[in-house]
Amino acid sequence: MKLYLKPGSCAMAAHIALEEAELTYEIETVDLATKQTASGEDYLTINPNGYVPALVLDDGEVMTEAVAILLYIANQAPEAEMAPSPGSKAYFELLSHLVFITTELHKNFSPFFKPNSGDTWRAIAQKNLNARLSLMNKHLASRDYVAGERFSVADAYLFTVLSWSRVVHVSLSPWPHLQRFVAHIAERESVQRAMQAEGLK
Ligand SMILES: N[C@@H](CCC(=O)N[C@@H](CS)C(=O)NCC(=O)O)C(=O)O
Repeated sequence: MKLYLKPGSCAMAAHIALEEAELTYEIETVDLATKQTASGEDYLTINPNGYVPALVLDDGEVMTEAVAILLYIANQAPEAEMAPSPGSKAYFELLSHLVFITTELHKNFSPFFKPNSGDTWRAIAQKNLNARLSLMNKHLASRDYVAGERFSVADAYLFTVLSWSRVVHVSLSPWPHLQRFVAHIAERESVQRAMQAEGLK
């Protein structure tokens, strides 16, 4: 498998999951401004949407969208137990958290990365983030992981999204349980390896 990524982006969640899964894979970085991969390919021929992540499977098929890629990786490595059995109630609970992270958290960080997003969009996104992060903080008050009793792909995704707070100066200080979560997940070897490989350490 080959994961196309930009260091520190949402694709890092898939990178962490691949490390947890101990699957054989390679990575290639994408310049999102020029849509060129590090080896000079036109990234739009791989993902016509032009965004990361994209995962090229061993049969050559290309999978896109972070949530699908995360669940695919979890499914490829059942022994890593990064997702409950597909079809179980716990599986849909995990899916609910993944959709929340991608639509309510990830997408509300987006305007802070776009220089031309404007004050209005940023103010709406900040208000949304405050409300959603407060709820996630409450959710994590009595637990170490987003879903269930062990590390799942939702933790890889939430960790990645929360790590942007430092980059875009959205302070996590009002939410101590989110801060504890980030510090806890950052200790995992998979996270350390992925961040090292992406040049973030
Ligand atoms: N719906 C996509 C969104 C992915 C996304 O937002 N990727 C960002 C990085 S975190 C990106 O590549 N942005 C560059 C662009 O949209 O051109 C998914 O969930 O995978």
